[in-house]
Amino acid sequence: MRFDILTLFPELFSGYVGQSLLAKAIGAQRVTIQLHNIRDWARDRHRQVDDRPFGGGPGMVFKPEPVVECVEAVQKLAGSPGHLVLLSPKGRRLDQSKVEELAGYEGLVLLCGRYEGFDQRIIDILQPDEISIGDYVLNGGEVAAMVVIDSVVRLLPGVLGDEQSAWQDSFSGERRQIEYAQYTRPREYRGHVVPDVLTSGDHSAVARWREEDSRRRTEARRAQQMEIEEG
Ligand code: 6GU
Repeated sequence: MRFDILTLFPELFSGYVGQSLLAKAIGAQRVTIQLHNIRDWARDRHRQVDDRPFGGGPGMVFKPEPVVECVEAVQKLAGSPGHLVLLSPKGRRLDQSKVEELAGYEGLVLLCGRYEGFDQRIIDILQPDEISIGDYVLNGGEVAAMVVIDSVVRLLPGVLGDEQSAWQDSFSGERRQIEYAQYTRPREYRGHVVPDVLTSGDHSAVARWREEDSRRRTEARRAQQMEIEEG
């Protein structure tokens, strides 16, 4: 899968891209990541990519020309155009089913916002898939783009190693349940003991316990979320 990242801060990605799972996927040629600096498409000698909003108001807005032309150039570079994603707090909130959809594309072009946002004509002309990672505001789309890459890459066949592991995680598959609690050695730590059933060797009892633990955690989290939403 090919990722093209359009950003004013390509250097923000260098640590992330070197991280083990992703580096392995890149090494195995399952994933390619190309960084593009939007400023390289600025037209004037000041390399300006933003300007003050018409009508007044705080902050700066991405100018249409550099962004539209950068996207078009990148989509021409790649063999196939790639699915265009615009990272923005105004977008539709990312969830695991959206991640599964994104993992189905041959390429994603991830457009990272900064400032107060984009000139609306960028959105009208390019018609991107607008995605937010949650109801809070970041300084830019770069961290959100890493969230998209991280969640998508681990679904690609052959990337995770153990294919079942992605499937069993919280929110995967049909059930959209929170995963059961996991334990490893030692059996006792600071007086906290691993549930006996997990060390019993009774596989069907383990399966039942996990099912029940998962249901309990999902229910508790839902109740807590409802409380928050009701104030
Ligand atoms: Cl994708 N971008 C920004 N700037 N803020 C966000 C976001 C994205 N998702 C949630 N907040």
